[in-house]
Amino acid sequence: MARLPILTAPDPRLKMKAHRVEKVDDEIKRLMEDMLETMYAAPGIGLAAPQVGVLKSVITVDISREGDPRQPLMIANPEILWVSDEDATFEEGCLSVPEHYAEVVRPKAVRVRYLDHENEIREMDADGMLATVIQHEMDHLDGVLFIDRLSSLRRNMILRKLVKAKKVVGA
Ligand code: GNR
Ligand code: NI
Repeated sequence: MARLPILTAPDPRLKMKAHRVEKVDDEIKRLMEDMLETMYAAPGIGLAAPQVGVLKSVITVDISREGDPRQPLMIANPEILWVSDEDATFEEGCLSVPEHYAEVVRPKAVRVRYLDHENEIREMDADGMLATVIQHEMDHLDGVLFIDRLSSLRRNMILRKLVKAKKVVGA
């Protein structure tokens, strides 16, 4: 496995749409494993392929607590089948928007169809934090960051700070 560099905003690649994979073959499985390693090292609880510069519809998620057994999810071509009427608000962060956090409102629960790491079609019901992270990762596949769901005032303030931080460290 390999750790991959994570892109940070404002990077034009984070605004692009990912393409569906034809199947989860050895190459996609290797990408999933590299993304998991990258996510755990960051550390993060989710990662989408566009964050590592790969415009493919692949995400990894693990919301298990530190010290508990890992519960890695490796997902390709996720599709939302159903969302709850009820919404939930979570404080979100993003590895591509380092050091900024904000409350985001999303459907509280979702049902998702996807291909797993063995190329099997699966469906999953998620709610709470898991539902939030899956929706956050699926946004990345559409070129959407959590700051795009904030007011433009808030978003632009964060983006200005990220641009300044990049100039300082030359990232
Ligand atoms: O590590 C992460 N934490 C997080 C917290 C609240 C809502 C979403 C997330 S996902 C984020 C990692 C990331 O940037 N995934 O794209
Ligand atoms: Ni993110």
